[in-house]
Amino acid sequence: MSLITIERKVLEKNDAIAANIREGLKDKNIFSFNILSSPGSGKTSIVEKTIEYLKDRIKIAVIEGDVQTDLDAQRINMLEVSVTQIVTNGGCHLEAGLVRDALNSLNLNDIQLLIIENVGNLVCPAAYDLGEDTKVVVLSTTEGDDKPLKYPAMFRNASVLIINKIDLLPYVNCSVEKIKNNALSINPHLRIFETSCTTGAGIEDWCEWIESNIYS
Ligand SMILES: Nc1nc2c(ncn2[C@@H]2O[C@H](COP(=O)(O)OP(=O)(O)OP(=O)(O)O)[C@@H](O)[C@H]2O)c(=O)[nH]1
Ligand SMILES: [Mg+2]
Repeated sequence: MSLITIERKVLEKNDAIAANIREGLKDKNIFSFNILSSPGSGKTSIVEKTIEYLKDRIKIAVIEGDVQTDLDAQRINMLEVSVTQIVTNGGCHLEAGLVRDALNSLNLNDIQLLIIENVGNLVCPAAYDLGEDTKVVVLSTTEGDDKPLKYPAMFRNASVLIINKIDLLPYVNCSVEKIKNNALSINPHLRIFETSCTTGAGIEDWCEWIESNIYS
């Protein structure tokens, strides 16, 4: 059996589990997104800001994915929402089977929003459907405006792009216009937000978009 065939079988199995997860979340009226980026772009910081902004109005659960440690889950736990950590032990992406197991350890009753933070990696997680409604890719201004062209799959498969760390624009060689043009050349349907977790800029717009997607 060739490597390509094995990879296709792995993805087919993943997609079948993901379809099952999607159906289960839909039955419970839970809107979900999978947040992806390179290590350190600000995924957990955005999740923290999102929870702070929305948690009085919307009941939220979080699945954290990491290669090692439960540090991100500890951060989310401080905000008193339901959270579980998947440690992949070296694996560079989450798979639907891991998310299914994590969902079994969460109390999903009355939850309206499920956030899945993927392992920090701009390549591998793009290929894996986790049963989420939407993929949200984060690119921070310190990473360079060429990244959508160099890592197109992530931007092609996402429906939202968050350009984070805009507070650092005066100090870095990065053009937000170039990020947008490059990303839109890969995926013209991307909804784009500009945020800073340091100043709070853009968080309200992003959270209003989430609220507009919550199932009533
Ligand atoms: N200046 C600035 N720093 C930020 C911003 N957002 C996050 N950071 C910092 O960037 C670093 C990484 O943030 P995290 O939220 O841990 O990033 P992450 O994408 O979750 O990282 P991994 O889970 O390890 O992939 C931390 O030191 C944050 O305080 C921002 O908007 N502006
Ligand atoms: Mg994180």
